[in-house]
Amino acid sequence: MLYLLINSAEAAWLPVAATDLAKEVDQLIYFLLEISVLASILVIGGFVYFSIRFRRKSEADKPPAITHHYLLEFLWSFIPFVIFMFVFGWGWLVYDKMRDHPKNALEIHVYGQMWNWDFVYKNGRKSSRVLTVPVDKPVKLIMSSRDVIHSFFIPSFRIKQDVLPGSYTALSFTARKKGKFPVFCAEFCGAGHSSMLATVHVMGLREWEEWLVKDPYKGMSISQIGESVFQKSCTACHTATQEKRIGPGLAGLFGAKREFEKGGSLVVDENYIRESILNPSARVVKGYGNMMTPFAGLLQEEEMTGLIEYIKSLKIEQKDK
Ligand code: HEC
Ligand SMILES: [Cu+2]
Repeated sequence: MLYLLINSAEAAWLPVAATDLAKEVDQLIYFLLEISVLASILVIGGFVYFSIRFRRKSEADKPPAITHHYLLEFLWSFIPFVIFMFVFGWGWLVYDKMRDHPKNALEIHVYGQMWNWDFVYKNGRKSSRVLTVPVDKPVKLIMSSRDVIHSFFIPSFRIKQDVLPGSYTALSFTARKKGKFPVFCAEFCGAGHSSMLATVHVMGLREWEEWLVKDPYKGMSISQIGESVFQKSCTACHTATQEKRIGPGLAGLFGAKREFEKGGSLVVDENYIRESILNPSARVVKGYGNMMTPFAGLLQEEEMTGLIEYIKSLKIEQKDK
């Protein structure tokens, strides 16, 4: 009954269940909810009923001195015990399935870093912020972090796993619905934690295979390539205007004078931008912390060149002056 009631209000309730496992998790949650509601009704209802039924009616009203009742005491311990063990066993079975990594799974590497998710596929194809997978195929994510502890959480699949620096953790699923599902970082990892978002894009196998071999930058100018990398990897900390975030706004950077935390200054050229991206701690801009992720090894040459050209093209807008 309750299950039906809640299911009809699905939109305002749990996110869509896009895997078989998600449905099993939901059944367990609904069961827990049902017995909790039932228990609340029994306890509160009994409480109200007894306080009316056995209320003190006169001065002389005295309750009998009951010390114990073996059968009753046994039942109110044993019945909850059976229910709890049942839930424990059920939870165990679902959890065990959650931790199962099918042998024939398609493996995708996941890297978390402040505050972005990168994905690397077997053929070398990379993507940021969007994980594309084929529908109805077991997928295994092999995950690690480039800095602090993050947690990869796909609500619609009902699975979550911590992502650690210096070691690998894994997460497996078989998506049963095509579409786009949100991914959250579920471990507070600093100022940009709430913008550490991604999307799982589930598509047909054919479509996915085509996507896998597609050149993501086909037909783009070098500065458009830079802009697309910037949108995916840098906007958690930088804006394309002069507005500050964790790092300085990058408009008007090229040709401007920069002072550094350790002293010294220079006029910004291509070499400085390149160094700032690959090895940010070499020269930390005055007034900022050494908080930028080093991008050495993470960018292809065309992406690097693209970023430099894109940053050079960012002029100070009228309203920024
Ligand atoms: C985790 C936050 C973070 C991310 C992500 C990040 N940066 Fe930074 N960035 C900073 C901070 C903080 C500074 C200032 C301190 C320093 O110089 O290291 C900075 C400085 C810079 C500078 C020098 C700016 C100046 O005013 O001299 C450039 C250029 C830059 N970042 C480019 C990038 C690009 C391009 C990306 C994406 C590929 C990126 N950053 C990603 C935080 C970040
Ligand atoms: Cu995080």
